[in-house]
Amino acid sequence: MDPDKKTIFSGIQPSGSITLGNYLGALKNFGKLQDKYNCYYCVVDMHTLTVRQDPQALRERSYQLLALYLACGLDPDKNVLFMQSHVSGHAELSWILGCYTYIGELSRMTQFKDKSQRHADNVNGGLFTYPVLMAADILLYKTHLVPIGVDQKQHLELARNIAERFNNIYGETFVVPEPFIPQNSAKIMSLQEPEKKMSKSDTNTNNFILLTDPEDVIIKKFKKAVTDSGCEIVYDEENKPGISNLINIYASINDISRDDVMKEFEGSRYGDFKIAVGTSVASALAPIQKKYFEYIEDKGYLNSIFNKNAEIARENANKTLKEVYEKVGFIVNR
Ligand code: AQP
Repeated sequence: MDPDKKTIFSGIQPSGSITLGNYLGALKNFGKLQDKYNCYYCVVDMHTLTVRQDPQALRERSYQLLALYLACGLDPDKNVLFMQSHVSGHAELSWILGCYTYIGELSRMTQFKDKSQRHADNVNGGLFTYPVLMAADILLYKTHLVPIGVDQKQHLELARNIAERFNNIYGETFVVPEPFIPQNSAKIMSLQEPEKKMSKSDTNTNNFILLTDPEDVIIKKFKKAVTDSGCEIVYDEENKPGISNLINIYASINDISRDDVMKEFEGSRYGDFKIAVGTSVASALAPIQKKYFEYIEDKGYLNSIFNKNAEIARENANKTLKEVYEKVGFIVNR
């Protein structure tokens, strides 16, 4: 870790196969930051237990996520690519931070309200305290910047409040982290129901594009994407959520602005635009997929990355935990 560089932490849950929403909202930015910052990119497997998981599938998806991190260009020598459950400090700090978080704050979290409706038969304690574990993930590494999609902004604000509260009581301990949210892809919406977020745990597979979907499937899903009345390709989130979502996808996959997209497709028909979006996405994902299918075959290599990075993460996590334990009054024995 370079002491002159600021620190980045972000994570993705292996709760399903990774979608275009996860990629454009978070993962695509990860690689851009790896030279300028000390970066921790985590497979946040502990978070997934807030919803029932099949153990074997969870293990497999954790390897798949690491393979995708690598395929998306994250250099394992420049980034700490690791599994959350390999570093016990996440759970330990989470317990402490939970004692500095109010029930009222957690009750206001929209993701809790949303997921407890969707999983009404399993509204467990972990679902409620999820944002505390996320705060621990971030604060453990004295993180300055957190690349996330806008759906995680409320959780990050809570992490900031917890850090400030702890610092006010015990003196400067945690860095108060800032969000890093992309402009055009802060929230990629579902293709069939553009008023809701594209999510990997959605049961309708036409709602999302997976990073591993083959080209023909990608094009077919975009062709089927719901558009709006009218025929102009203009950005209007409120009245044209379907087309606006496609404009955001095309803009961010090509690193151009929404205005550039509207100029390029002025006078084009919805059908042609949908095919252009599908083709752009498929060609951006093709090289990632090629590398992904190579990495996923080599579990030995993936395990070696997990093992090496767990040690680095543990060492740095322990420094923070030791400081926290001392401040709260524990007799430190770490
Ligand atoms: N649709 C999205 N648009 C932009 N960013 C998104 N992210 C997720 N969906 C979108 C960002 O991806 C990162 C990893 O997310 P996560 O795996 O921690 O959990 P999530 O936000 O709950 O993502 P999903 O896909 O909706 O997972 P499930 O279905 O399991 O709940 C985060 O930075 C997130 O903002």
